[in-house]
Amino acid sequence: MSENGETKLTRTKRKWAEEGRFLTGDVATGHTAGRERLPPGQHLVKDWPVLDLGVEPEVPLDRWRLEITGFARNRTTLGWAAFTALPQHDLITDIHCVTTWSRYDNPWRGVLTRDLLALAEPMAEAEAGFVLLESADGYTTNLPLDDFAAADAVLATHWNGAPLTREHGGPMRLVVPHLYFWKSAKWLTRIEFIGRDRAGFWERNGYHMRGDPWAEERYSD
Ligand SMILES: Nc1nc2c(c(=O)[nH]1)N[C@H]1C(S)=C(S)[C@@H](COP(=O)(O)O)O[C@H]1N2
Ligand SMILES: [Mo]
Repeated sequence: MSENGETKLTRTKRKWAEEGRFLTGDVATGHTAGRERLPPGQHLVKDWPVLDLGVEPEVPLDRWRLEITGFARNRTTLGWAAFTALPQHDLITDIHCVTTWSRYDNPWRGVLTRDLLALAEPMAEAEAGFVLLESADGYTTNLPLDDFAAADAVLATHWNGAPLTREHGGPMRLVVPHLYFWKSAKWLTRIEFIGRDRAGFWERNGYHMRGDPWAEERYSD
């Protein structure tokens, strides 16, 4: 790798560490001071709608696998025991779905994407600027590595103190609170580090490549 690449990686890691400053104790909330909590065009709901492509795969824990592949130094496949042996964190974050509902204060428990990234060691930004996620129902979605690495992004196994239900993506789903919820892959099975952004399912069907709710990045034109 070029020296420039190493420098970039170091800088990225430092930035991640700085963003993690609000990780006080074991609970993090993603509310950013000075920004409206409810993004434009959203309305609050109290229930938790279920949205997916209609197939809700049953994934028994003894057959559960998480594959880490692409531009990473440690490409590997984790089973449930190895995955849940990673540090566990509790976070309370908001959900913003592109179909205009938002739901506040969802209590998650799981593994921070930070901790998974420390294990995977993605290569410098030039090689691994993005991630492509794949799920057991065939769903895919893409996002920038920096967004995936957000301090409050979690590979969640629990919601409100109980194991995540199958309809909401159990045994494990991603939660990236600062992007629209379609980026939060349910039944996640594969994380691929990629160099050039590659559209996932909804992104191929007109949704935005990034999906920032505060910028209303709903659709690509
Ligand atoms: N594997 C998978 N993940 C998925 C989806 C899907 O169809 N399959 N739908 C996405 C969309 S569009 C939304 S809004 C949320 C819905 O999550 P929920 O059903 O827990 O509310 O999951 C996202 N993650
Ligand atoms: Mo969605």
